[in-house]
Amino acid sequence: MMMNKQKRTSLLFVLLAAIVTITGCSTGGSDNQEAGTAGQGGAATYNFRLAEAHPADYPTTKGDMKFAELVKEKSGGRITIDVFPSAQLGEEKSAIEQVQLGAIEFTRVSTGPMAEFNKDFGVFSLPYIFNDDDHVWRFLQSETGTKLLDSLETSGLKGLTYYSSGSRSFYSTKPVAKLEDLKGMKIRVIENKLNIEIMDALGANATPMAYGEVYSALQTGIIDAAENNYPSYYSSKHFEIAQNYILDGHQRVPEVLLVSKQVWDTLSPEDKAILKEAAVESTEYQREEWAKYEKESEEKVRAGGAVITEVSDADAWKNAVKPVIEKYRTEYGEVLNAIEQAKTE
Ligand code: GTR
Repeated sequence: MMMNKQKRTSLLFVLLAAIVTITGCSTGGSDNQEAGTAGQGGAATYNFRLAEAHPADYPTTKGDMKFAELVKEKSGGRITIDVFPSAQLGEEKSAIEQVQLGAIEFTRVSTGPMAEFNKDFGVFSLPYIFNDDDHVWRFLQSETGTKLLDSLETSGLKGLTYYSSGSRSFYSTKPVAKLEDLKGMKIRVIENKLNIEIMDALGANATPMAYGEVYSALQTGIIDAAENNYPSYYSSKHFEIAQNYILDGHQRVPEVLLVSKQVWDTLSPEDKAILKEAAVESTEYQREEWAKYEKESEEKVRAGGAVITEVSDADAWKNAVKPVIEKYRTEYGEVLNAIEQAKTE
């Protein structure tokens, strides 16, 4: 079909706009990044950005801040990182995409959404595979846990360290006491396909959506329930609307601190070492802050009227999701074995 002149001109505009957008992103797009500006003595100076979904007083944000502080200290002030809390730079999925493109240099996210960016990370979303927090950390610090973090490089990301995130349980606007109560409930989940399969297996309707939308979705009845750990249940104020928290502890999806692979590849070996060291050192601090805040948020939600229930039919929940684990056993075999091993070490 022949195109008239007007159509050709507008097509040209669209193409030009697309090229400008793409180049804009791939060159960093961040006005804050004085990439590689030579400082005194020839070493480069940088001002990076870190995207964080949680508010400033949340333990992951405190971990990010500690990381930034240590990087500044170790680089003699050459590398500064500004932490942007409360999803100011976008919701998690978008933050990961921007980090992949190099438009934002760092982000701290849950390993939950990472499953859509790196298949191997889906393993963390499998239900009831960890006994407790010690079990999680024994695995994360094992050779396989480290290998998993390093495998992110194939997805345009570099994993610097894991952070704590406790365990996730369901909370709903209606009382939930046993597995059957989940039947037909619309439950918000982190956007990944495994979560949809898990909710199906439990008899519920998964509603994937960004974290920042959950409060109003609960309020307006778009969803009946969501699931998270105590700190998020508290700090998001979801407990004010969905007051029934049932402690099934179905997932332990650790947090992860990421840097853009594009940015990482431009750094000197010394600067890479500074970032890695600072990330690892910030982990201990984040874990301490986590433990404190987890207790505090449990107290706060109880005081705020949340009804906390233990699961009475835990085996029924575990049995219901077994087919999902079996479906992925071959794919995650090696990692699942390492997780199994970390149980008793
Ligand atoms: C929290 C996690 C966030 C986000 C959120 C969610 O536990 O720290 O990064 O993933 O859950 O449910 O979206």
